[in-house]
Amino acid sequence: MLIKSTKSSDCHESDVTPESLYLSRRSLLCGAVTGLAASTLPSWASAQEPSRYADVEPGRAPTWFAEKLSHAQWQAVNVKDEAITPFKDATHYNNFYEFGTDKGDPAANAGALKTEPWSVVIDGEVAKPGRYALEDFMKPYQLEERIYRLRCVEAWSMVIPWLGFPISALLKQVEPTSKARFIRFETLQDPKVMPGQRSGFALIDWPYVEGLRLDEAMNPLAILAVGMYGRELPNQNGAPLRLVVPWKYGFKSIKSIVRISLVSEQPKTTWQSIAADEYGFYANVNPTVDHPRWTQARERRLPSGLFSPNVRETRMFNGYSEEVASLYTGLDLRKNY
Ligand SMILES: Nc1nc2c(c(=O)[nH]1)N[C@H]1C(S)=C(S)[C@@H](COP(=O)(O)O)O[C@H]1N2
Ligand SMILES: [Mo]
Repeated sequence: MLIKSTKSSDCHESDVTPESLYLSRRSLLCGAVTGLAASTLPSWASAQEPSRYADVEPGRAPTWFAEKLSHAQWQAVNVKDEAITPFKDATHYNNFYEFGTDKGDPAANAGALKTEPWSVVIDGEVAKPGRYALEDFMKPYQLEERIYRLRCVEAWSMVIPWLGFPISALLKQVEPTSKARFIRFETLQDPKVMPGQRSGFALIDWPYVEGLRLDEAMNPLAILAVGMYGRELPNQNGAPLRLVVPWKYGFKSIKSIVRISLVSEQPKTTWQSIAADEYGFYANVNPTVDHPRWTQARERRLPSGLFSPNVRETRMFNGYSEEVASLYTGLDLRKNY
């Protein structure tokens, strides 16, 4: 029945499990879960996948997602000794300006976003451009759970268990040409369902755009996510497809992606266009380079309140130096913030 089993020493669930975190019977099997073939799953683990995390609002996942979830590689990347942020906080304290600028606006307004059907365009400097239904776009990839720190440029942070796949796998599929040096991502533009795109005072020139250097996108930590907390992405977190780049400030992790382009020039990104002196293209988490209006040396780890602010030191590259520092050798990180 077990096709593949990981060593029990690879089992670090308890290291990251807060008191409140409920582990289902499946996840208690830990490494063994990874090796279960879908067909051998007992009935209690079928169709309606029980959540691995406490207090997770069940979603209504499309069939393709439920199918992929049964083959997911759990905890492919993990953080140690840091509690996962409660689902409630991760889904009710958001930045998604298309749905409003208050932290509660995305949860209140993003329900109107229709994520099925959804299509993704791949274009630019690639041998295999195209427009795909999300379900087809996802076909080649196995879901991996990546438990990452998320550090917003506003100096708060969370720990979120994402479900996604490395961008490097996508690049292998679409075959960038020799001219491709950057990857550019674009969010849906639909003022009918996105009130932030209608309001006249908005500073943003929609759609929201982000980008990475091609070698950054190839780093194994950079993923495209379709789920979190063992379920599909809630709309306010960027359903049905978003970027997650854990060593960079949160604004790089663009939500609700409809277009991915391989380009030869560095793309003009949204926050750079609004305030280039405050938000750079690189946006690597860096406690030694302050934002012009506040320090980046520390962060509030959510949940954070008046009486327990839960402040911690911010780490270089958000704690992922070992994996990513070599991408920036020779680059002046003070200039290239
Ligand atoms: N399209 C779009 N993507 C976006 C944003 C946005 O306003 N619009 N906000 C960014 C910012 S500033 C952060 S911190 C993260 C927040 O992700 P979360 O709400 O899932 O925690 O999303 C990023 N992606
Ligand atoms: Mo952010």
